[in-house]
Amino acid sequence: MAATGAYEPPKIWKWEKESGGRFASINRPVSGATHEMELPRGRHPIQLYSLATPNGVKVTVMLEELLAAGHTGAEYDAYVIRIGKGDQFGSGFVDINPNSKIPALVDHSLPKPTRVFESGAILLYLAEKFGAFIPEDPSERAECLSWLFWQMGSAPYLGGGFGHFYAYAPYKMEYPIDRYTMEVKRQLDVLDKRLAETRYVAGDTYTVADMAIWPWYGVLTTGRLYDAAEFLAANEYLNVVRWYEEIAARDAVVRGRKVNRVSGPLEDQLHERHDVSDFQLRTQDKLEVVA
Ligand SMILES: N[C@@H](CCC(=O)N[C@@H](CS)C(=O)NCC(=O)O)C(=O)O
Repeated sequence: MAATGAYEPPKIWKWEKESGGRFASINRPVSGATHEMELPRGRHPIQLYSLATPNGVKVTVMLEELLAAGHTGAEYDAYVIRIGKGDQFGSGFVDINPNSKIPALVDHSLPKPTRVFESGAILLYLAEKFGAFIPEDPSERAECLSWLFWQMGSAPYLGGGFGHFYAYAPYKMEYPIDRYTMEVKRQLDVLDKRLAETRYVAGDTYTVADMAIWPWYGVLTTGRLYDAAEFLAANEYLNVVRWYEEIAARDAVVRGRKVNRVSGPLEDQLHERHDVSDFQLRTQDKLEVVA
C-alpha cells in the first residue's frame, strides 16, 4: 500500500489545533471541569446522568428491565448530558465521573450517596444490588462476567476505532478503516459463533452481558450504528441478527432505548425520565404539540 499522507511525529506532541472530524471540538488532552454546572436531582433513589448512545442505552435498558421484573427500588430519574455541548465537563458531572463520559449515576439509597461510572461497572453494580440479570451459579456467573468484560474491552475497537475512522474522521483513510474493519468483523464472528451455541450470550438466560453487547454489536447489524451494516455484511451474522431481534422486541428494551434520546423520531425521544407514565405523556412528540 502506498504511504499516503506521510506524517513525521515531532519529538514532543503539542496540542496546537483541533484534529478535525465530528466531536473534535470537545476533545482535549487534559481532564477536569471546564465550567461550573450543578447536576439536577429528582425524587428517586437512583439519579442517572446520560445520553442514549450505545453506552447510555445499556443502563436505561437495565433499569427498565429491573422495574419490569418488580424491583421497585430501581426507580430512577434520568437527566440528559449533551456531550456535543460539553455538559460532561461541567463541575457536577466531573464530581461523579472524573473521566467525563456518560453514563454515570448516583445511588442515594445508601447511607453515603454513591457514584458509579463506567457502563460495565454500573451494570454489575445494579445486578448485584438487586440480585438480578446475573447468574448465581459460579460457573454461569463467570461466563456472564467474561462476556460483560469482553464487551468493555472490544467496543473501543468498534467505536473509537472503526466508527471513528469509517464515520467521523474528516477524510477517509484506507489503513485505519481496513485495520478496524478486520477487527470488528472478527468480533462479530466471535459473537456469532457463541450465539450459534446459546440463546443468549451467557447461556440460556438473558443477563447484563446481553444488555452490554446488544446496543453495540446487535444494533450494528441494523445499520443504525455508523450506517455500516452493508459495508460489514452484517446480515451474514445470522445468529447475531436473530439475537438482536429477540431482544429488540422486549418491552423494557423498547422503553430503555427512548430514555435520554435527543435525536431521531420525536415519539422515540424521552429527554428526561422521572416516571413510567413519561413514556406515554412526555415524549417529544407530545411535548412539542403542547409547546
Ligand atoms: N468505557 C466507558 C465509555 C463511555 C463513553 O465513551 N461515553 C461517550 C458517549 S458513548 C462519552 O460520554 N463521550 C463524551 C466525550 O468523550 O467527551 C463506558 O462504557 O461507560
